[in-house]
Amino acid sequence: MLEMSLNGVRLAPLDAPEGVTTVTLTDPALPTTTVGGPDLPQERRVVTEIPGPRSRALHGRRSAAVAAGVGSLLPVYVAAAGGGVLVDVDGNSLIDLGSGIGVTGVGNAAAQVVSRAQQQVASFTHTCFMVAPYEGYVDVCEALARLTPGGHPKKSALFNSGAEAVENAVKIARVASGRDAVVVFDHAYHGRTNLTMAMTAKSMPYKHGFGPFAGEVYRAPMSYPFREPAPISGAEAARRATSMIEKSVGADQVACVVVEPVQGEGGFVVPAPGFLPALSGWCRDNDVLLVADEIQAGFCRTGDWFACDHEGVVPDLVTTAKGIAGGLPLAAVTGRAEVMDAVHAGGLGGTYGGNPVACAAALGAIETMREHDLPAAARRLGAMMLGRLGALAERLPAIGEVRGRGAMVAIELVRPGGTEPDAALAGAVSAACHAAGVLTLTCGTYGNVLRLLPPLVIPDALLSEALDVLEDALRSATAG
Ligand code: PLZ
Repeated sequence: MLEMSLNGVRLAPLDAPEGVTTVTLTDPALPTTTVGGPDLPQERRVVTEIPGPRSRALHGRRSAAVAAGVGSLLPVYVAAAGGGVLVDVDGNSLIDLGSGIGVTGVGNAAAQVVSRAQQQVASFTHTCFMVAPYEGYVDVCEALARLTPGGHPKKSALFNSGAEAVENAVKIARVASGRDAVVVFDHAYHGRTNLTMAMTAKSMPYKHGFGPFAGEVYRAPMSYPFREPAPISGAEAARRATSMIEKSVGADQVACVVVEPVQGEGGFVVPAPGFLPALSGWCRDNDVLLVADEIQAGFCRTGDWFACDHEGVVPDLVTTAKGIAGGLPLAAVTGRAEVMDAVHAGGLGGTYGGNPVACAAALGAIETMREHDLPAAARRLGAMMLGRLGALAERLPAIGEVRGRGAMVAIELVRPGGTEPDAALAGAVSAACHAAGVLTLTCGTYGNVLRLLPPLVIPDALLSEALDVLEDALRSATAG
């Protein structure tokens, strides 16, 4: 039992988890590190209970100042991060299997991101691209034209967040097509703004009480192999979706179909092979624009530069964010030049869209992805995770499915013998990992999916250690 106070704030006594060493606040062993980046020791080190006393004190201040609606999965307050670890204010070094929800694929505070952003921040921080432009914005759009699927002429517009990119993709598709309807899928996640809430499938916590929502958004059935009542091919699942669109919306009313090629928040749902190509074919035949939301799956995460590349699908528009800039806020819509150019002059923009520091960071991140061949790294890490967890699934009946592509891997937990979701188990396993110094995330419409999104630069040994911890947590949570 520990009793502590910090800056006069009395902290509730805590039981230290078994096997965890605890230290007092005056312990001279506490590191004072504030510099992150790849040189940070790549190790799991648990020196206090999680969260530790300093984090708990900060959490007290936060509760008084930060709106309760803004959550934090694991309230350890971060002092530095780099490679595959997060170091908290108590000196704990946690293995990061979340990458800030799939953002820091290049590693936190990656060297080229830091140096380019530092140079830029010292030159100028903002002019507003709509007022006085700068080269970095153009460089990022050129890179997007080269890297996104398809060899056709492309143009881009830059924004701040994923939701903003999705909203703008819809605006562009509506103007270019002269149609209103937007088709999205079951289990989809596209953001928290008004239009994107309508496009997101899950009510709690994203939509609950926040309506009324934007109109002309229609939801089609997704290909979710694990949850199909009977096996159905990707092409059949696409036909099921497109026949629903034809019957209840009308193909000639549809501006765009927006799809995550591998779904993120909805549960890392990988559609059956052939689903995306068939959907893409239907869109082409009906003059409907296909928008790939690559915000979570894009930029090397799935083992290709973009998840659409896996089946050679070439969308008309692609939304990107998250991984694009190594942690700085940047998002983009990239698409067929003639579609992008359908919008009247001045119709797209925003004060901060394509901020120069974020653009510099993106160029550093893209350079890192290319130089370190991060698509190959994602494939290697993915094979490690799928191999280990697949073997475990054969022994633990609570693991309904292990799936994923590249370094975007999920464990769907169920009541043994069926497919009934077990969200409580996912929460318990995640909490046990956190206590042992491994940051894991959950997701899924039913909250029963553990998802692994390590930085793509995580050392193999560290990932392997994190998998040991996860395996122990899964075994003990399902024992007896
Ligand atoms: N599209 C596919 O994954 C963001 C959301 C976290 P923003 N996913 C993380 C949360 O609880 O808010 C996401 C995504 C896909 C769009 C978005 C939205 O991106 O940058 O969060 O707006």
